[in-house]
This record gives sequence, C-alpha cells and structure tokens, in this order.
Amino acid sequence: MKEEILRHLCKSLGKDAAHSSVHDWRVALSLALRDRMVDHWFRSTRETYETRAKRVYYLSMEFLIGRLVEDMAANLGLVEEARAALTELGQDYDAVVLNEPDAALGNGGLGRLAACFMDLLASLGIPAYGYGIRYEHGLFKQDFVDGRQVETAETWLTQRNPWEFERPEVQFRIGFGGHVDHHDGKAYWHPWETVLATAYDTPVVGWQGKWGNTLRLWSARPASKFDLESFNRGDYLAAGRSEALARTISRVLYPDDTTEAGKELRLKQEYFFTAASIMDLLRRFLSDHDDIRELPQYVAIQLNDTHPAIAGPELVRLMSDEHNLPMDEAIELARRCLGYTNHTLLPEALERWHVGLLGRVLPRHLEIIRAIDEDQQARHPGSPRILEHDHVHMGELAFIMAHKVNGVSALHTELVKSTVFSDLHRIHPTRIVNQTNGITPRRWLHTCNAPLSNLITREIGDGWVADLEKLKALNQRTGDREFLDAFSAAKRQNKTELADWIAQTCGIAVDPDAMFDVQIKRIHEYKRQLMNILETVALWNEMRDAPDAEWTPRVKIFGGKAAPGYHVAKQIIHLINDVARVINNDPVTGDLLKVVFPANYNVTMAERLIPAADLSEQISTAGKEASGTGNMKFALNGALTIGTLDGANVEIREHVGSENFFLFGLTAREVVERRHVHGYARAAIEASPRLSRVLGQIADGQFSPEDSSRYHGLVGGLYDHDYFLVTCDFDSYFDTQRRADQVYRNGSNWAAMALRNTASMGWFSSDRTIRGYARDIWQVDAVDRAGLE
Ligand code: 26Y
Repeated sequence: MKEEILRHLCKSLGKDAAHSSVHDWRVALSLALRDRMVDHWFRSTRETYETRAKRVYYLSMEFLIGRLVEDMAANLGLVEEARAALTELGQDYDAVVLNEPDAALGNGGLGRLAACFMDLLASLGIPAYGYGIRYEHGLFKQDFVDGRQVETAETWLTQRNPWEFERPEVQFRIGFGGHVDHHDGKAYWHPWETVLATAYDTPVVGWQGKWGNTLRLWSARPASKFDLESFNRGDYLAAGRSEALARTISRVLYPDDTTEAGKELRLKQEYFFTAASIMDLLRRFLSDHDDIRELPQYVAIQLNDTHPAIAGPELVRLMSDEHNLPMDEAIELARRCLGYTNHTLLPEALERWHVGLLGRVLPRHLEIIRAIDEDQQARHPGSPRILEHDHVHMGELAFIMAHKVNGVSALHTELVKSTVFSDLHRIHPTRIVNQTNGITPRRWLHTCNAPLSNLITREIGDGWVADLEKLKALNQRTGDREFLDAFSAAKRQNKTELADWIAQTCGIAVDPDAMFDVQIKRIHEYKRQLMNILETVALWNEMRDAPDAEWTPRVKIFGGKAAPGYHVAKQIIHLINDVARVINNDPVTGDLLKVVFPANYNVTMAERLIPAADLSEQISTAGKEASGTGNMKFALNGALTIGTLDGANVEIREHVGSENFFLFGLTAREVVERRHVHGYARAAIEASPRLSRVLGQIADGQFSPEDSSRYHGLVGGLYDHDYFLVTCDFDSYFDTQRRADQVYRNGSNWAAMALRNTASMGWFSSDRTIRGYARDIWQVDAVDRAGLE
C-alpha cells in the first residue's frame, strides 16, 4: 500500500513526497484504493455479460454519497493497512480522510437512500447501475450570519475527483423543443436544441470487495461545434453562449425538497439524465439481444420518486418511433420494466408540469403522455387522468407506467393507498407494495462508530457487518452489568469527541455527561424543529424558576438546511440561533442547558453526531414523514427515540419494544380529525400555560431584543393556522421529555434500553430492503457472492 500511494503521488499527481499537501496524499491514497477495486469491478461486469443476467437500473436525481475514501477502504478491508501505510509515510490518516470534500449530490432522505442502496446492491451481488446527474455544484453550503442562513455554492469538483472515470466515448444526444411531424403513421421529432450527455463512472464495490457495480453520472456538454466565427470576430460572449447554455443543465442540484419546481431548467434536468440513461441501457441491451420485446426479462428500472418519471414516455418513444413497435405494445413493455417509489404525500412536493411548458420542451413526449392517458381510459374508464386542468401529473404518470409502486414504510404505504392514489389503487389493487427503507450498516455503524463497532465485534464476532440481524445476540447482554458499562463507555467516548468538535467549531463548551439530544434533518414545518425549540425554551423557563431542583442536564443539538426560498423554515433557523445565544449565555442555567446548531449539516456531520446521540428526535406530525432513515441510524447507534407514530418510527418501535421508545402525540388519524375542530390551535395554546408563556416571550422579542417584532409572524401563524399541530402535541411532547430525563438520571436502565435498540435494528439494514425490491419488484436474484474469490 505504501508503495502504491507513493507511486500515485509521483506518477499520477506529479508530486514529490517532500512537497505534498494533505490533499495530494488523500488523492494518492484514493487512487491506490481505486486500483484495488478495479479488478473486482471488471470481473463483475464480465460475469454479468457472460451470464446475461438481468440488470437493475436505479434512476435518481439525487445521490447523497458523502465521503468515499473510508467507505472504500472499509469495504475492501484495507483500513488498517491504509492507516499503517500513511503513518509510515509520516501522515495522519484521519486528517487525510477528512480532507475529502463531502459529495452532496442530494437534498436529504431520498438521495441518501439511493447511496445506501448502491452499497447494498453491490454487497448482494446484484448487477446494477445507479444513474444520476454529475452536478457541478451539489447542495449549497450553509453559513449563519447573525443567526440567519446564508447560502453559497458548494464546490466539490474544484479539486480532482479520484473516484470517477470519465467516459468521453459514452455520449448521447439529448433533444429539447422543436416540433413533431407525422407521416405514414409515424412520428418524427425534430428537436430545436440538442445537448450531449457524457458519462462519468464511479465504481461501487460492496462489502468485502466481492462485487462491483457502477454509478454512472451524466454531465451536459454542447452538441454544436465551438463557434469559431464569432470568436474570430471578437464576439467571445456569443462564441461561448451555446457552451454555457448546455452546461447549465448539470450545473446545480435543485435545492428544494418540497416546493413545486416550476422551472424549465428542472424539467430539462429530469429529461436530460433520464433520456441518457434509457438510451444507454437500451444500447447495452441491444448489444447482445435482437428482440426488444425481451426487454422486461433483462431490465428492471426503478424510479426514485417521480423525478425520472419521463422514463415511461421516453421508453415508449424509443420503442415506437425508433423500433417501430405499436404504441399499445410499447406502453405495456415499458410498464413491465418500470417500478416507481413514492417518497412523499405532501401535495406541494408532488410534481406537476404545465402542459404549455412540457409541450414546449418535450413536444413528442406530450403526445405520448396523451396516448398513455387514453390507453388507460380505454382499459379502465373513469381512471384518474394524467392530464388534468392543463397539468401533467407526474405521480399518476409514474403509477400508470409502473408495474409496481412502492411506499417506503408500512404506514406510508397504507396512506399512499388511502389518499393520493386511492382511485388508482382501487383499479390496480395489487400494484402498490411496501418496501420499508433501510440503511447500510457499513457506513452507519461499522465505519462511523469505531468504539461501539469494536465492542460488538469483540462480543459476538464480526458477522454482524454483513448480516445485521446477528446483533440480536446482544439482547442477552441487557442484564450484564459489565457489558452495559462498556456499552456506555463507548457512547461516552463518542460524546467526548463530539464535545471537543463542538468546542472547536461552535465555541460552545458542553458537558459530555449531559444528555445529547439531537435533531438533524432538513428544516421543515412538518418535521417540527419549531416544537423542539419551543420545548427548549419551556425547559429553560422551568430550570430558571427552580435552578436547584433535580434537572437532567441537556445539550440540544440541531442540524439542517432550509430550502433557500422557504421563508418559514428560515425563520425557524433564525429562532433556534437566537434562542441558543440567550440560553448559552445564561449564568443561571449554565451547564444545565445548551443549544448547539453547527452550520452546514451534511453526511459527514451526521457520521459525527449520530454515534454521540443519547436521544433521537423524530417528532414529525403523524402522517407526514414518509419513512425517515435518520431515525434508523440513531437507534442502531444506541440512541433512544422520542417520536410520534409516523413513518418508520412505527416499525422501529415494534422492533425495539414500546418500553424502549418515548412515544407521544396524535396519531395520523387523530391529526386529520383535529384539523376539523374549529380553532384547535388557539384552544391548545390557551389550555397550556407553559406554551402560552413561551409564545409570549418569543413574540415579545425576548430572544430578539434588537428586533422585537421578528417572530410576530411565526407566533401568529401558530395561533391562526398551525397546520402541523405543534400546539396540539406540545404538552405531551414536553411531558415525554421529562419522562426521558428521569430515565436518563437512572443511567443503567437507560443503557439497557439503548442496547435493546442497537440489538433490535437488524431488520432495518438496506440488505432486507434490497432483497425485498429484488423479490417483489425487480424479479432478480440476490446472489450471495460471498463464495467469490
Ligand atoms: C419536486 C422536488 C423539488 C423534490 C425534490 C426532492 C421533491 C422531493 C424531494 C425529496 C424528497 C425526500 O427526500 N423524501 C424523503 O425520502 C426519504 C427516503 O424514502 C424518506 O425517509 C423521508 O421520509 C422523505 O421525506
């Protein structure tokens, strides 16, 4: 390893060891690791070709990958070797690993899920490709200026990306706009604008390096030749225009996980990567099959939400316009290839495109969508329409074009059946299935939490890393004092490390013996960070009223970004920062209560925070969080959950046992009923002196003395239209927090409950999820390739 690192430093980077930066060492290490995986990767591809195995294509606008170097080293079993090599070379392995930029090609849960799935597809030896966009700028970088979120462009690609292989030979022409001619019963689309999609491949090698798949990300390039004539005339701007326009398509990740995009660029991005991916997989299929009618036997395409839903019409277009299949047959064939995962019920996140826009950008696809709509009506008169009120409903399109539609938790799946797609579900009663989300145990325990991971391996061996259900054996240790102490010591170590990091990055001293209470996720009203900060203020009030009472010291930790245009979410961030400033400087409460909100939450920060958490905040309004996956990561790392009966919380509670989970709040059904009660929010506030006091303080400017009316709108909104029922759940949340305080003060009981959580989380490995997709949706074999050499 040492030789290989030095060789890359010198031969690939042209650097001399004596004059190399941490960055150079990191790239050299990455290249050395990459070399080790290339053979596995080639062999997997060869085997897939030879056996003509069915392939899975996972189409996703987002892949929230994070850092790769440690992940790769861990999967190849090379962490110790790499560490030793760098140490011998006089380098600090941890600093080198931390030098890698966090690849944030996603917004949140859906993007991170895609990354976890890539790991498991490779670990299970399922031939698969992830397809997405190689955004030049991933999710924006967040800073706080006077407590307000400020966004700047993120630049993960300014340095060389050692993981990817550029494939200039893999190019597809992607058309936009123009018109469609029809003659002799055939359609001819003449796009007005064309860009090139070029491929960049990142190998994804699974656990123990036995199998490798490809993450293929598309980058946009101009299709036309450089305009030398303008250039020579001195009109440099005109000469560069087409290039700039083309590249815009893969320039930035759409930084929003809720609001309707409504932007032509977003539609172009969706079509750009979807079309390139479909053309690529068809080319691959046709390179060793003659009959396109066999496509469904060899190809399974999974749509990660509706963002790539144009895949349906695109497949139909290629099969009918270019391969001359009748339209109805093309529709049926496409359907047999496609699966659609729904990740949200929030009406504002369901994609709809105005027909005017869609027809302008994709005229042929609009015709095909009309044909699909008619086909559906002919087969199922009265079926919900794809085209309605001048809009194309992408959810309906994806549903109708998929042979299976899946929800991401049991509760979410039931709600998909009974709400957004109730009519389609009645017509297609077997189409909706449930595949509860899962997480990769490698990144989310083995690699991110060395103290706990080593303890578990000492106790039960290392088989749990590949088969997380093996953690069940730890249940026998919940009465073992010595083991519980070791378990608590591992948590304590993580908390100490986090406390050091918080001191360095936020300048706040926190006590590692306090309860670390963590809420990290996108900032959104339905996730109710607002309820958490209101509860923090209520707790602070009561601590100040009786500072000598028996309190459980707490550190409230927040992390998350707000969509740049989401005003209320940004106000919530501002409020958390304002409250933090006041509480952290209060000598009366001192170490009893601290509020910490490190800026720029990302995968790397999650890897730091989750192992150190005691309490996991999963407090969404019931019925709104489709699944959640952070909830799984916390419980696996031995945090107890305080949560509502929402998303996968329901299943987590079933697995860990209701006595090891702090449940509170209205159920999804009660939420719907409560909204029908006139004046429910005002009534709840008036019935709660505690909440009234907190809201009064915030509205009066106690936390924003420089601008006393800053939160009038936010507080007023709670009185008048508290859609997410913060007010209704507040008291039960507060009381449950105090119950958690009590249990935490009795440390050994807490540790036993936490251990039950870790021991019971095996089912939430994405191993189980991927096997479920393979069996129920893709009809592919999850081959156990553990025997491969
Ligand atoms: C239309 C567009 C702007 C848009 C972009 C991103 C809409 C939605 C999204 C992202 C949604 C998302 O991340 N959903 C989350 O998916 C996770 C994985 O299934 C769930 O665990 C989580 O509950 C859900 O909010």
